[in-house]
Amino acid sequence: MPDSTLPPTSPPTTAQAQTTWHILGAGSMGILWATRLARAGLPVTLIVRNAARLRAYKEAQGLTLIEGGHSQRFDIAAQTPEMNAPIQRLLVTCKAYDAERAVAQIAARLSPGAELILLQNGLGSQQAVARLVPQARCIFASSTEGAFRESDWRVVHAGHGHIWLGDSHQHAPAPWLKELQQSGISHEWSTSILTRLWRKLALNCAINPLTVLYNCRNGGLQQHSDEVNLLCAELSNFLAHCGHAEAARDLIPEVERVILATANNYSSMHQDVAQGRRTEISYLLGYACAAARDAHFPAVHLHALHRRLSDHLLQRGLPCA
Ligand code: NAD
Ligand code: KPL
Repeated sequence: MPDSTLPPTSPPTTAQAQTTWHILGAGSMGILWATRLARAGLPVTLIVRNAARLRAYKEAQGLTLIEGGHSQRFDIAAQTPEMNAPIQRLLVTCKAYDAERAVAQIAARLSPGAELILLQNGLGSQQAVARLVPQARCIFASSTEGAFRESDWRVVHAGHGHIWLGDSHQHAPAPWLKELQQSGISHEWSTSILTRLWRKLALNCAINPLTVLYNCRNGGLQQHSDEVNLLCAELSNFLAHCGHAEAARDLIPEVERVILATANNYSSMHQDVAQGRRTEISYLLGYACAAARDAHFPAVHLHALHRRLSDHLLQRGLPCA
């Protein structure tokens, strides 16, 4: 597959410099975002884990995005967390279990009024980051995009999707949405982002753990519809109990629809387990169970599923938190 290489993105020549998109976490989502923003001519800087990763990145001579069988390489600036240049806008694309620690490493670099965009799945990590940097505006995101790493620094854009962004405190849309438009990133500002995140969490709780336990594709859950329906009913009652009734609306038909629409796919949690990678269980099922306990809601099916999944992960030497 031929690689076409773009020159390094140069700073704008207009009087008012554009804000740099700092991207923390150069994995699938981080590379997907960095390359699309850079392709639109926007200033982007990657923050990689450490000096060894920075050397490896420099040897690879940039990031590669593979879309529709065409690959394009981008020479994007990169640095380690220890650099002391200020950060005004930070996109956090680490896994949920790494986000808080990663942000702690650069917290001192955040400018007054900095904005963080948190792209983690599930719930819990976003609130932990927001507590860590109370001076910053934290924008939560829920994405249906699909991307995977073909190898280090090379990402395949596997599924075009949409991203909802929102802020649980201020409702004014972020001023940089036009830059997403310019970059071809399909997006929408949501004034109820927590509802969206709870809805996605409920879908993930009803589908992902069972695909791991039954070692099946999403479509395989059609053989276990009674179990799926019991979980959906409990999730709906629990969400209504905690004031998130909207997130639970028509959950059963929606879960059935997703199972059919993605019947041939393995869920993200199944893929993680199959590849011996840590899962985001604590931010999905674990978060739902903890929230049910806090609300004194007797979520017997969710707790039982959490125990079964935790045992399954431990037997495979994977963390259950
Ligand atoms: P990933 O594992 O591919 O990338 C995470 C990156 O963060 C890795 O490169 C890791 O080295 C880096 N990282 C971790 N700690 C760091 C630190 N302290 N400093 C610098 N870098 C650090 O993960 P991903 O698939 O891109 O997923 C990121 C988040 O997006 C997850 O919460 C995931 O559920 C969500 N998500 C992913 C997809 C997808 O298709 N990949 C789709 C929707 C949502
Ligand atoms: O988001 C998903 C995942 O695999 O993580 C779906 C397809 C909705 C299954 O829960």
